[in-house]
Amino acid sequence: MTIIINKASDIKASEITPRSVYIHRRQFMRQAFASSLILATDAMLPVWAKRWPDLQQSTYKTDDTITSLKDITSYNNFYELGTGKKDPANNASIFNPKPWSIAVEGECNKSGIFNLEDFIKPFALQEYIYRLRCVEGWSMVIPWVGFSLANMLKKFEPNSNARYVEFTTLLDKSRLPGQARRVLNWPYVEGLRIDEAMNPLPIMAVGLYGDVLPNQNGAPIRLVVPWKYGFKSIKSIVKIRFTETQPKTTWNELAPDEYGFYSNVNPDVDHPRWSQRTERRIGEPFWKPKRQTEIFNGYAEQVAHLYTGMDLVKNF
Ligand SMILES: Nc1nc2c(c(=O)[nH]1)N[C@H]1C(S)=C(S)[C@@H](COP(=O)(O)O)O[C@H]1N2
Ligand SMILES: [Mo]
Repeated sequence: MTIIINKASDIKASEITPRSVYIHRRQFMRQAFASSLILATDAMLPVWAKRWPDLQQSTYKTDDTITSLKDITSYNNFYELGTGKKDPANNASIFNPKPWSIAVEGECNKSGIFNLEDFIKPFALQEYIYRLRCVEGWSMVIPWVGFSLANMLKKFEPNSNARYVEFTTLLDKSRLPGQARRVLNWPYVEGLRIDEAMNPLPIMAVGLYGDVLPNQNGAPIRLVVPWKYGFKSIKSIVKIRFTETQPKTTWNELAPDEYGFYSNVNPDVDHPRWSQRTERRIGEPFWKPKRQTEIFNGYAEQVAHLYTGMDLVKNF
């Protein structure tokens, strides 16, 4: 018997299968194995039935229709794999997200370098269905697999100087060939204020649609901050650093008038070159009217209090 060790790019059956059907099929397969005389081992299950079949739903979900796996994995921004929307999918196989380690540094008691498996192990994975609103004016609804960023950060015991958290993407142009071109100042860096990071909404995502993260979506581990424009949700993270001062983030450094440090989704604050009032939901037919963008991407109840007293036009 061959044991298949699947790669992050190996998403198969679910690509063409509606979500409820594939979840059912996974359950059916597992039951079928369990009730047969064959002793089912994980390695015997087909690739698509292996990963996280019993995921708990987090309390954070939306009733919006989930975007198709095809759209989520073929319409991407991941400049390290090319600047066109289809480039990351086309170049995904060039990027090998194994082996992977994550360094935790800065203002905390428990810094260190961890391999991905050890890093993830303490946390219970759940499914979080979140809207993602790109600053460019489109949105998707993505069923992430991940765990609470806040719970993760607490493990490293940030000290009282830790006022921000900085995240950094892998820098390696042999694995991320887009870094050979100086379209951005590599490596990609993002950051959050510590109270934003400790809010229960942000997650570290390691999968989507019940399976491991496809390379083009930021394998093997990325951030998801649902009330901020998509560029804050940094992909393929290798470093997490607690800092006293505000991190220098990639898009903010490149064009500070266009991309603020906060970058909360806000229909009342236009981008200098376009309105942010509406958005196009990827996958919806072209004749459907655009959607009204909601303040904090619809998550105001959970996050508006983080910004009381702040001028959101100045602090965009
Ligand atoms: N390292 C890195 N992270 C990144 C980007 C990028 O180019 N490089 N693009 C960002 C932008 S603009 C968006 S909208 C989201 C897109 O995530 P998705 O392709 O998984 O939908 O990733 C964000 N994270
Ligand atoms: Mo974006």
